Order: sequence, then structure tokens, then C-alpha cells
Amino acid sequence: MSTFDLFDGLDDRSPERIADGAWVLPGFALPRARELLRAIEQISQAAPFRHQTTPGGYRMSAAMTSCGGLGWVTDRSGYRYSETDPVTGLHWPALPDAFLRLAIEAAEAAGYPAFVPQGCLINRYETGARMSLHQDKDEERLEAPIVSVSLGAPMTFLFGGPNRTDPTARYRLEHGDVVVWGGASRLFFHGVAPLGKRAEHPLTGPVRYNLTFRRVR
Ligand code: MD6
Ligand code: FE
Repeated sequence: MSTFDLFDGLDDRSPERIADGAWVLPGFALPRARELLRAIEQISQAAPFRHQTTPGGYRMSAAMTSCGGLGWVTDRSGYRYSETDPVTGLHWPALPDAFLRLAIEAAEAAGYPAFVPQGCLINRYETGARMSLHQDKDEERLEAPIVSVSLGAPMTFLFGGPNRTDPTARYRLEHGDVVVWGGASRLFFHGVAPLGKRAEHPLTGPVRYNLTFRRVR
């Protein structure tokens, strides 16, 4: 039996390999989705969502917070990982057990059996919010994959190649979908299109959350 047999009965879409080392796992997080949303609510009480500023001075349209040992922050001085939340001055809230188990299981299902995340960045998108094409390269451990979990309203994910100008494929990511990627495509450009005016989900209304689990150091 392969790990993918665990998907039976959860979702009629099959795992899809979108590049060398990169997989979309439809519905992989569905069994834990409510628990994950409750945990996001709790985390955001201790470490509130905020719109960060890029080094170039732009306010990001996605609101962010983090949990675990390291959170991702940006301001006029650059992008980096930080052990503490610059808004509260405190350590980030702990990585909930449900987060940790999901990240490890999803990585394993995608062929990364040794993944243990060091932190989780939480993005919150409201209508019109987006994430322009970028690479995730602030991590020192590029051999580790990134595990990305979508919750709430559906959104269009853009997945390109090693160069910014490479053509991008579009994937609709729904509540409970997980994307895992590393290996040869670890530094591929990607982003999300603006959250649509009518995009919504019964559990979150017109809001999408994205969790990305990372190994940083
Ligand atoms: C998002 N995701 O889905 C934005 N980065 O809201 C990312 O930027 C991302 O999904 C690295 C790996 C997986 C991702
Ligand atoms: Fe990214």
C-alpha cells in the first residue's frame, strides 16, 4: 500500500506531480482542517496578523503571523527569520501538535521522509490580496522541502520555473489541499493570484489561510 491510498474517500482528485520534486496533495489536510483553523485563531491572539513592509517599502497585501521556533519577517531592512515577533517582542507561539504531525505526514507522502519543520508562516488573504512571483530562498537548508497548506476560500496558485520570466502554470488550491515541494524545484518561482470577490468557504467566509512549514537552519 502506498501512502497515497490514505486519500481514498477524502477527495476524488489524485495527487499531482507539478514539477520535479513538487506535488499537490488534494484534500490531504481535510481531516484536521477544523483543528488547524482553531489553532490559527489561538496563535493570532498571541501573535496578531499584520501587514509587513517589503525592503522596497511596499505593504504586503497578505497579513502574516508565525509559530514555532522561527518566524518569517520583513521590514525596510530586509527579509529574515526571527526567533521573536517584532510586534510583541516575545517568542512566537509554539507549533501546535496538529501542525507538526500534518507537516511531517505530508512531506513523507511526497517523498521527503526526514522533514521536521522549524517554524510555520501563516498567511491570511482577504478579497484582492495576492502574493507576487517570488522564490523562497531565505532558508539555509535548501535540501529541505516546504510544506504548504491551504484553508478556507479557494485561490489560484501560480507555479513557474527557475527564472522569473518562465511561464507559470495555474492550479486552483482548495480548502484542505497541500503542496509539498523541494529537490530540483525548491527554488522555483511561484505566487498566488488575487483572492476573487466571490471566493469563500463555509468555515472562513471570504478568507483564505496558507500555512508554510519550513526548515531554516
Ligand atoms: C500561498 N505560498 O500559497 C503562498 N512558498 O499563499 C507560498 O509562497 C509558498 O505555497 C513556498 C512553498 C509553498 C508555498
Ligand atoms: Fe513562497
